[in-house]
Amino acid sequence: MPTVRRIVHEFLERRGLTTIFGNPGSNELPFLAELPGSFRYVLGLHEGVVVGMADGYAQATGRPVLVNLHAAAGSGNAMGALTNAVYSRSPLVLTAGQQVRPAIGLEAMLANVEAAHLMRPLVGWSGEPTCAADVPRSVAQAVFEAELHRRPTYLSVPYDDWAQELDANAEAVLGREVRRGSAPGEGQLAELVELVDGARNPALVLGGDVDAAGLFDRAVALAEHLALPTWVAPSPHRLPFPNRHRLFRGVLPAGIASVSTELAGHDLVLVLGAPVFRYHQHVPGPYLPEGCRLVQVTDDAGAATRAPMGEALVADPAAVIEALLDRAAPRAGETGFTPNPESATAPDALHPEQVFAALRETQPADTVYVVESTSTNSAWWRQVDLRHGGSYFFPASGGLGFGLPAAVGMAMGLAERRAERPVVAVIGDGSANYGITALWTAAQHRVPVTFVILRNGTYGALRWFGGLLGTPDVPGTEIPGLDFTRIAEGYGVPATAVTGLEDLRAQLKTPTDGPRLIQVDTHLTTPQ
Ligand code: TZD
Ligand code: CA
Repeated sequence: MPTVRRIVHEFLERRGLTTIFGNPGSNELPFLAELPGSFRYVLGLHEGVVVGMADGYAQATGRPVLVNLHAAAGSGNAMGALTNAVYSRSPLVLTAGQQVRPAIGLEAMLANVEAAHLMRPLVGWSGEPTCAADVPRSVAQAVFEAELHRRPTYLSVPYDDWAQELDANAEAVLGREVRRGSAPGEGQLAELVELVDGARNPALVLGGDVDAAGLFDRAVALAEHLALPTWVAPSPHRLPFPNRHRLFRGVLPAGIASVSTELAGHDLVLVLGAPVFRYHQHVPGPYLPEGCRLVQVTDDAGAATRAPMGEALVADPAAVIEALLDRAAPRAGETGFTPNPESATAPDALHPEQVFAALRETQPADTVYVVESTSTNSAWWRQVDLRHGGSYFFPASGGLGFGLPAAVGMAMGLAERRAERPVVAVIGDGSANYGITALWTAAQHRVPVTFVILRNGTYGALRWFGGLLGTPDVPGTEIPGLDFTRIAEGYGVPATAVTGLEDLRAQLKTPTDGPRLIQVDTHLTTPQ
């Protein structure tokens, strides 16, 4: 008779979930025992980092990824990082070991009491099988739920279940497939084409899902076909459109009134693959300019139902793009090209624009950037020139601790897909600390990532927010005295500190086949 463990290992193997990101404890050991040789366990030293790496890996591969957490304590540590995975729609399958069944109710050490509730409402589905025989089916459900809804799931498994023997019915799960068909209906497409054709001045707004679905180039084709001024939806976690394209108008600001001002003059706004909208700063005002109609196309039903205005079509944006390319009347386009601006300078240290211009000039055009630097946002978009899909990633919920680990997972995921591209992590000296232990995993696996740490000695964005909220001079925003070269070396990653531009450029031009860290002292700027 097969054991629960053998069937689950085989199920995971068949579905390609053989890279496990985790940090185990005693409750998880029975699951990890007898793991077939096809599996690889990527150890992270803190669960926030484990989830961050898995998130990067999932976004690079587009596939569900298994995460192994220790009971309630490990799950709790993972929760902050999980907020990013929820907003980026990363299909993470979180598993946590539970105490043996008889010890849960009496709250023995390591009992995860009401485990299925612990990670709600973050996860889309969570559970703890009611008996050992139900473990394989529950694992399958956790995987299919994550894949289908593109939302993390959570499964708690009592550790005495893994050695239980099952009857032949348990093997039925091995051959299961769950698929989704989400093409819009003929009538819905015809209506949309008519709306676009009839618009006087339509605009396009694209979200991270467009990039995640590999539609970067098709979105360009659509914008060009219809000569659509194109924005990226507010608070982007991926870049769905080349940021120096002649039709690119920038990232929409994340305030209600600010969006309205930016879209003034448009009578139709077509939003593809984004929530409407992921606001941040509270700037009250009208949702849309006078006389503007908004149509959102997304495969995320939740994003469609919770939008405060507009019409929504819950369907695959790819099918809608193709239909519009096929049937909507072409429009005359704008021409022209915006050259890269001169980079700003500063008297005290390198200006972030100089750092980003140096990256643009020294790194290959297909470089993947994972960015977690908050006060340098406008400097970033002024200087970079990103022309390929999958080039830009940012913590989707704004929870810090994503960037450094996600860059490691991203490089591993790209290697897995045999789609190697250079990976550069651009991380603030504040943000770096939340995910710093990922440096150890990068060193152990020799993951080729360049970590550029922008050191301005402060939580720069908080100072700016302080001004915005009328709360200047609050405590807890200065972070002097951090030396990332010594921290990195302690984790096994070679590191250098640079202060001048030539030095920086020379470092960036030096090839590397493993991880390396470059600490750059930078001038303080504001996000906008
Ligand atoms: N903790 C977590 C987990 N996420 C957060 N977003 C914050 C705290 C609050 N926070 C921000 O929203 S930005 C920021 C903090 C602390 C400063 C980040 O500092 P940095 O970047 O050095 O990385 P800048 O460029 O100096 O702002
Ligand atoms: Ca900083």
